[in-house]
Amino acid sequence: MFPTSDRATYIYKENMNSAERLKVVKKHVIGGAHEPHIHNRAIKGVSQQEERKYKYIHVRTVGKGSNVGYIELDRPSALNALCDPLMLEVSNALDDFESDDSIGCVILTGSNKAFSAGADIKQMAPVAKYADIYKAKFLSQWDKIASFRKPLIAAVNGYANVMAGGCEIAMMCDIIYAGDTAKFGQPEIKIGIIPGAGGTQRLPRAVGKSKAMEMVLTGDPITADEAKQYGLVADVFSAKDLLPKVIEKAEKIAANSHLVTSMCKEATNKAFEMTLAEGLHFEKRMFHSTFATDDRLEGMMAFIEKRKPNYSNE
Ligand code: CO8
Repeated sequence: MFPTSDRATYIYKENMNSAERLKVVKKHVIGGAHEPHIHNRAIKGVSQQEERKYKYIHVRTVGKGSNVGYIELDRPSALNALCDPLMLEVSNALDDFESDDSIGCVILTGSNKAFSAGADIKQMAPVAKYADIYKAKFLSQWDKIASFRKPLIAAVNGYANVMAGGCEIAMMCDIIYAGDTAKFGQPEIKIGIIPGAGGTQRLPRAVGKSKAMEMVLTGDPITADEAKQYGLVADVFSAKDLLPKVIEKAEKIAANSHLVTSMCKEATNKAFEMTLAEGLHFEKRMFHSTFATDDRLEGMMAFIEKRKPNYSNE
């Protein structure tokens, strides 16, 4: 694990060069950054003994049937910068929701000010050499978001943004809904790095090459409306309505067979990884395999009998 920081005040001597100033930052980062208070949230389906204690996120279930998981990033002093402990907590919460059969969809959100300002620059700055970052598999726990098997919705708000790694984890989700004040950007170039969690790969697939190039090469953000126009977000709601609207959408998704929903997500994601012929073949095989599920028969019988389906997720 690399060190983590919260709110910082650095006192530099005059004429210090970057390396000397880094020593001051390091001293603060390693010694005594303040710890936010602990949020203890029960997760449905997780026993009292297994309940996790979270510092940087709120976790609960939402929706009328409590069948939607909810993860809120809460590191306000750093605009939800994605330090290692925060991402580990997100990964643990996702694991819990993945193994909870009652959960049919999960929402990942931030605050009204920021979804996330990206990876923690104060955590990254002191990394000394390539070998350290390579051997530590730096930020590899982020992959959990992309490999989560249930539908995952990013609900992003905040004039202070969906930036860099924040934009990248939003793009790892299946659907992005935005508040009308949100801004999306990949500003890594401004701090001497390039995107490392999908900004150069998922962004061009979402918005096209020209706009993606403009964003990653200038670091300039786009507005929520532009993000919708380019296909990066599914819809834009007024900032105050965002969460209720997203919970409604998530409930709609969670009302379907959880099993078949995961199959549908898997097939749709293949569109980004396979040729059309391979993807169509995969889709056909997955479609055939829905006939091996109880829920396929239940869904069709409910239609014929003019009633709501009662899925067993089997
Ligand atoms: N890391 C650490 N701290 C941050 C970060 C960050 N990314 N962003 C903001 N903060 C801190 C600030 O330092 C400040 O703390 P303090 O009060 O202690 O000085 C506090 O949050 C508030 O920030 P600002 O005062 O800057 O707030 P503003 O509203 O003025 O500006 C911005 C908001 C525009 C979002 C601005 O904070 C900003 O530009 N942040 C940096 C954004 C950025 O460049 N992110 C790039 C991170 S690199 C990355 O994400 C690469 C991911 C690679 C993943 C690889 C996986 C393998």
